[in-house]
Parts: sequence; C-alpha cells; structure tokens
Amino acid sequence: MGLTLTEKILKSHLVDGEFKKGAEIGIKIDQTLTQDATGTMAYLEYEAMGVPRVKTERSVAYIDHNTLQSGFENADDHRFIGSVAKKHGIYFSRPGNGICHQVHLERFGVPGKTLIGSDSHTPTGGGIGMIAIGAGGLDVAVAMGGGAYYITYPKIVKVNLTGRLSPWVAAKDVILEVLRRLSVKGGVGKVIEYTGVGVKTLSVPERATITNMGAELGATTSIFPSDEITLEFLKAQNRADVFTELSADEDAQYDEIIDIDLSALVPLTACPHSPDNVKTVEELGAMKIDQVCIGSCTNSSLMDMLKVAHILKGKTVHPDVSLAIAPGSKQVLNMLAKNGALSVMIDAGARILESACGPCIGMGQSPNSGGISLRTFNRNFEGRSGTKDGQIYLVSPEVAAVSAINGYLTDPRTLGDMPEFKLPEVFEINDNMIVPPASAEEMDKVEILRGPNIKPFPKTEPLSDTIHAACSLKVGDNITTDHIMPAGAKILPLRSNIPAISKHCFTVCDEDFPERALTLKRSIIVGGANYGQGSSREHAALAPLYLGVKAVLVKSFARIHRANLINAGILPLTFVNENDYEKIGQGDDLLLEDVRQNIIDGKQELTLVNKTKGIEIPVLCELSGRTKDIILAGGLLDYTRESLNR
Ligand code: MIC
Ligand code: SF4
Repeated sequence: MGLTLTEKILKSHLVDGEFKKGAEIGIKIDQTLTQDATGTMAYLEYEAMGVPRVKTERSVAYIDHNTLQSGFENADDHRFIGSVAKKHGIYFSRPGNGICHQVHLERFGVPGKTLIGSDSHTPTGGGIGMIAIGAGGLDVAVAMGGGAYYITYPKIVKVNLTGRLSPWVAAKDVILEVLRRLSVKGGVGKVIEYTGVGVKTLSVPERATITNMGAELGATTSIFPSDEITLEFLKAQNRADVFTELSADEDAQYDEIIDIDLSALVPLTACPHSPDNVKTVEELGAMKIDQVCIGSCTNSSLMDMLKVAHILKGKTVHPDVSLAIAPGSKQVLNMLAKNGALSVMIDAGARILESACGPCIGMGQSPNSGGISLRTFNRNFEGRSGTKDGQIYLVSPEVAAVSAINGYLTDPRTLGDMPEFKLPEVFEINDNMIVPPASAEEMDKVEILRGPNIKPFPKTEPLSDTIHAACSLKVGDNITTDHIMPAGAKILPLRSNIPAISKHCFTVCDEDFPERALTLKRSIIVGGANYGQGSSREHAALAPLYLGVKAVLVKSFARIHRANLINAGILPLTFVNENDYEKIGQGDDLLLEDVRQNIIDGKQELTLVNKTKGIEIPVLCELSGRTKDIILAGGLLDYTRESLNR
C-alpha cells in the first residue's frame, strides 16, 4: 500500500514507537524555531537541561513578537535570547528581520525535513513540503537537545484541489473555506494534506498562507507536496540546492477526503470572534469599517503586498479608516522599497509598521471601542486585538485593501480585471540580520546576558498521592489560550516572569481568578470542548501551575495545550460522559483519591468525587508510557533531568 506524503516524512524520521494509527510516535527533529514571546522560557528550559550545543541541523531564534519596547523588559529579553543563541549554536534573527514563519520559509525551510517551533503557526513550513509542527517551548528545548518530539500518529485528511482561483479570490479564501467546513476543532489529531491538480496553480507563499492558518483547525499540521513550483521559489531564494521532489504515492490511503474546486470559491471573511465563523463578503454587504490591518505570518509575503499596492495605487485611504501595513520580512520590505510599491502605500496614506507581528498579537494598533477592523491575520479571538469589544473580521489582502479605500467591506471582484502577479525570478537576498552562532571553540567565551525581567521556571513537584482541591474556575467551550493567558502590549513583556504574568491568568473571563486560585493554594479548573485552542504559549500552563492548579477537567482538549499541561505536570482529565460537566459548579470540593497509584497501575478511568454535591463522576486520564512518567515526575523538565541522571 502506498504512503501519504505525511507518512513518508514521519516514517523517515521515526525514532520511537510503533508506526501505526493512533499510537504515540517519537520523531527526530531536524530544525527548530523560537520567537521571543515563547523563546526566553524555551531557552531557560534548554539551559536547565545542560546540553552545551544544539544537536539539530538548524535552530533559529527569531525576535518578532515583543518588539514594542515601552520599558526595559522586551529589550532585555531580546539581548538574553541573542546571547543564548550565540553560545549554544543557534542562528539569531534580529529584531527588524521579520516574522519567524515568513523568514523561515524564505531562508531556512527545507522540503522533507521536520521542524518544530514554539509557535502554533509553525505549520507555515508545510507550504514548502516540511512536516512543521507548533509545540510548547519545553518540547522545542528537548528537540534542540537532541530529544525526539512526540505526537499521536495522526489521521490524514486529503484536500483534493481542482480548478484555479478566480481573479481577486485568494489563498486566504481557500483556508477560510476549509475552516467553514471543518470548524476550529475539525483538525484535531489530523494532518491536512493538499493534493490534486489545483495545487500546481498555487505559489509557495499562497500554499504557506493555507498551511499557516491550518493551525486554526486545531490540526497537527498541514502540508503541500514539493514540486516544480517549490523549486522555482527556492531558486529565487538562491537555495535550489535544498530542493527534493516529494509527493504522496498514487495509491496512498487517506482517512478523509475533502474536495475543493478553487474556481468555485468567492471572497470570504471570518466574523467575530472565531476563525471558523465564516461568511461570504457578499453576504455581509457594505459594512462600514474603522480599521484595516495588513500583514501577519498569514499574509505578509511580497506577492500579498504587491497586490495591496496595486489596489492602493493613486487612491487615498478613506477618511474614517486607519490602514496599517506590516510587510512580513526585511526581504519583503526592502523589495517593496526598491520597486516603488512602498511609496505607493505611503502615498495612499497607509501607516507602515515594522516587519513584525505587531497588531496581530495586540502589540499596538488596537481598534477604537467597538471598532470594526478588517485584518489579514489568522485569529480574531475576543479581546486579542487589545480592545475588549473590538470586532475583528479576517479577510484576504485583496479584500482588506479595497475596503480601506472605500471605507466599507468590499468584494474585490468589483475591481474588474486583475493583472497577472508573478513571483520574482530572484528575491533580494541579504542575511545580514541573521547572526550565526559562535564556533565550537569560541562558544565558552560567550557570556549570557540576563536582565532583571528574567525569573526562574516555577517550582514543580511530583504528582501527589491524592488530589483534594476546589474547583477554582468553570468555563465553557472553545476557551482559547488568549482567554487563559492573554497577550497584548501590556502583558507580553512579562513572558519571562511567571509570578508577574500569572496575575493576568484568565482575567478575560474572571478578574478574580488569580487571587482566588492563589488563596486556595490547590485547585482544579473545569472546562468544555476544545479547551486551550490557539497559541502554543506554555504560559497558559505555567501560570496555572504557579497559581496551584493541579488538574484541568474538560470535555476535550486542543493538542498543543494538552501537551503543555502535561509538560508542566498538570493532570489533563476529560469527562467520560460529557453531560457530567453540569454536575460540577465553581467552588465545589473535589477529590481524586489514590490518583498517583492509579496512574502508576495504568488505570485510565478514575473516579472524581464531588464532595459538595455528594456524587461520583467518572473521568478519563489518558496517559501513555512516556506522558505517564512525565506526570508522575512533575513535568517534562523533571522527567528529562531524571532521564539524564539515569
Ligand atoms: C499567537 O499567534 O497566538 C502567538 C502569539 O504567535 C502564539 C505564541 C505566543 O503566545 O507567544 C502562537 O501562535 O503560538
Ligand atoms: Fe505573530 Fe500573529 Fe503569526 Fe502569531 S499569528 S506568529 S502573533 S503574526
């Protein structure tokens, strides 16, 4: 039987476990990436493991998230990451060089290789034929130290693309269509593999938009084949030498098949507050708008920017609208500067931002109260923009640009004929903002520069015999990591300081949670389905850990967050019967007796006693050999230390 492309790459990287559906498998990781908001923690964890030099083929540390320096914190963190990178064999992409996923695609991605990154949009690399997965910082640290990365052997979904996109319909509309069909939990436990004749009509940056936003499906990753289009892109990046042709076997077996006729797609938008709340632009009509933001790792490639410049040419941004544009990398920005497109944008009245995440993570450009903002980004979770009642709509760059001119949501097909936009034959290449690491001989001389913002990893302890704790918080379905651990310009600078950042944990849902949890000392959180969707930030596990949360009991988990809870030594539990969710109220006194022994004995179904209500609730604790040992040890750091000592 033939193999899917996903299986081919996973199989060639298998180092642990049995290669069968549903099993936990360990894969060798060729490349890693970190960004600054998750990077400081990841490197503190890496240091704690005591491996002098990374064992990967390529590891890169990017500075792109915390670039608004309104105090010493972010600048100190950048300096710390730069020094760790230099010492331990990691390439350092300086602030200003661009968004991690955009730069990695341009300068480092290699078809057929594995990449994990401490950022959920790492699957962008799937656009170039990599198995690229978002993970918690600790998992990335372990991979840098040469350890395997563990995933559940995924289900593989074939998305069969036929036809060709109509003028002014974009790659963004393809992924919005997939989200419309599958929802934000539709990809959990799955890899989305794109095939079919339609694939050949999409350039690498377009493919990368699609794999990037596959993160919003909850998917493990998404991938495109590596073909002549990939080669063309790599040639233009002067990297043709890393090309390998890769695709699924003709007779590969898939778990699910989805057909999408590209020619039938129309401009789409994801309405507040979820990326799967998709409607057509036409359906929404001429909605008045306050702001437009163009950029982010989803839509900030040269091609996206050239289309935007074409639409803005000779026009003025509508007087009621603020238009912000952040080109994705120094390469993109510089090419726009040289070919005049930047001047077109400036002329039209766009506010040009540095090449970084910026408004996507609430680092500036928060909309006005109740403001309607069209963004080419990938997430529109409540409050993420920095304005609690901001109304964020996710759209393609084409929709964004034409709407910015008109002042209301506009279907770009009203623009008439579309010129042909072609990738350049050669990109402008200058890697002077990527600092190579010190040589093996010089590395000992590099001093690590630690600022006062950097506080140690929170204290962990082995799993206790019994968990007796109150329910400190009860939340509903689709809780995102932006609810658990909000980001934005005020909170992000605290990413290296768990005690300080913990004061903001869950405050979007309940202002009093941090205080209450600390007072309780030990507690349990209860939630609904798809708990922890969104970001890879391990802070969404480390803050609860610091606040004394011992277990999280929900209807279902998002993949990365569940792994982060385990890595932090917090017990992930699910209801056997989802209706039992109703049987626990906030404040109830809960007991899991002999939990340690039961887990050692491999028992998966445990009994939770709700002492307040006098009832017993069956709960599942699905841990395999390795995850079981991690939980017993009190988290991945302790487990890794124990393993190294052994
Ligand atoms: C995001 O888009 O939510 C982020 C900010 O890039 C996160 C990482 C983080 O929280 O630092 C992600 O996607 O993993
Ligand atoms: Fe940055 Fe936004 Fe992409 Fe996250 S989704 S990496 S914040 S641009």
